[in-house]
Amino acid sequence: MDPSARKSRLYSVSLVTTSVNASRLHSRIAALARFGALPGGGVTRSCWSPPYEAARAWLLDEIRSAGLHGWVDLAGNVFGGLGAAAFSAATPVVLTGSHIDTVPEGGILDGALGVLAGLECLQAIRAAGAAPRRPLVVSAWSDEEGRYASLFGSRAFCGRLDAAATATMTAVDGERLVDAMARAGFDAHRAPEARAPDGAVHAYVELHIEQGPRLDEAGVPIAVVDSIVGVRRTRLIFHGQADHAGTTPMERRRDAFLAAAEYALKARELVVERGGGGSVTNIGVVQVHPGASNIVPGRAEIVHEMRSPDAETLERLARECEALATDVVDRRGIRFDAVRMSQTTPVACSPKVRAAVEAACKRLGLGWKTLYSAAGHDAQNLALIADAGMLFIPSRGGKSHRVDETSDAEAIERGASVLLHTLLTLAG
Ligand code: HGY
Ligand code: MN
Ligand code: MN
Repeated sequence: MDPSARKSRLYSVSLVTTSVNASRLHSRIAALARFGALPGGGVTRSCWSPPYEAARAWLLDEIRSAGLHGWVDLAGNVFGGLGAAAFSAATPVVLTGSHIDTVPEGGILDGALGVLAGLECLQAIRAAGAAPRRPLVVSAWSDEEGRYASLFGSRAFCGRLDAAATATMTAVDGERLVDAMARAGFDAHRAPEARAPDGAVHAYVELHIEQGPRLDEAGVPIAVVDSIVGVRRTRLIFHGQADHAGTTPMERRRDAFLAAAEYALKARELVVERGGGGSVTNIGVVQVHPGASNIVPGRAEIVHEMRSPDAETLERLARECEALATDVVDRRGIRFDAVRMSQTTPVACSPKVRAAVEAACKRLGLGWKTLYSAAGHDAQNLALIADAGMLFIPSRGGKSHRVDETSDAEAIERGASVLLHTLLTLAG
């Protein structure tokens, strides 16, 4: 038999015999959920925090005891390699992964699913003795949720992080990234050195919960993601005048909070009316200074987030919101500053990765639906350097970024199986 025929026979045998170990995957999801667990369910595990660092150490142990090569880069990204111990252009890898940080009071699957399912797939491939042509690597990207900077680890890996920016990155409570990383034993200034060599990634695929209601309501097990929204976060600081809250006549007050509140309501109307249907907006951070009930607020800070699947729409909405803020402060005799915190542009997923996910669904007899991702993901950075794509499983009730986020056990197993077959196809 010629060697290529033998290879293809081995490959088809491995496809039939390789399968994920669902109970091992569920136990790992439960084990990771203990780091930063909250008494009423859910988890708070922000990147570089003590529970996060404990989770990172646990993950590295799991990677190594699964027989993979484990390592951590200068941006804190964790990797587990099957046939790879580093990234190089000479041996491009097939990469899968997600993140193990969470939002405050988040769920146990957002991010964790993609990392642990990826680990399970690599362990299963290793155990089956399947020998894919390309090395495989599972990743856990740092600070996906953006406590300091959104999609931080994948941004560094994809060469989109500059050293000057890391010096100024700060969480909404004022904690500096450099301090948080130093506490965890990392030097923030060196994070850009985590950039992977050009050509080191052949393809990237990320499994995630949908985080919204579309799949669950459609009763379809898998979504093949065709594009990922762009997200803009801007800090708006309204500067009014602090005054005595009892003695200052109402018509003389220059209340910074009321300006922020008026802006918040009008920005929502603007995005709903002019966002073309797919655009959304949120103000999830509000701080009022000096913050006493008997002082008219002299300063109000909000973080305004906007998302759209369409780059031009997002750009236009940002300009219109800025004009809106100018109008609000002019009428109220105050002023504002706008500081851009982060900005991602919508990206399309690779046809090659989409086709591999669809082929895996077909092979497993599972139906799928094509969806755009209304959440941001590390895959959008990877899409800038390689063929990248995603698949979703349903989130029960569409709940996410809340402690009761959940997906059915069978949905998790189906997602991991589709990921496994996708990886085998991409790794050749
Ligand atoms: O905010 C988001 O879209 C996220 O879940 N990373
Ligand atoms: Mn999230
Ligand atoms: Mn996520």
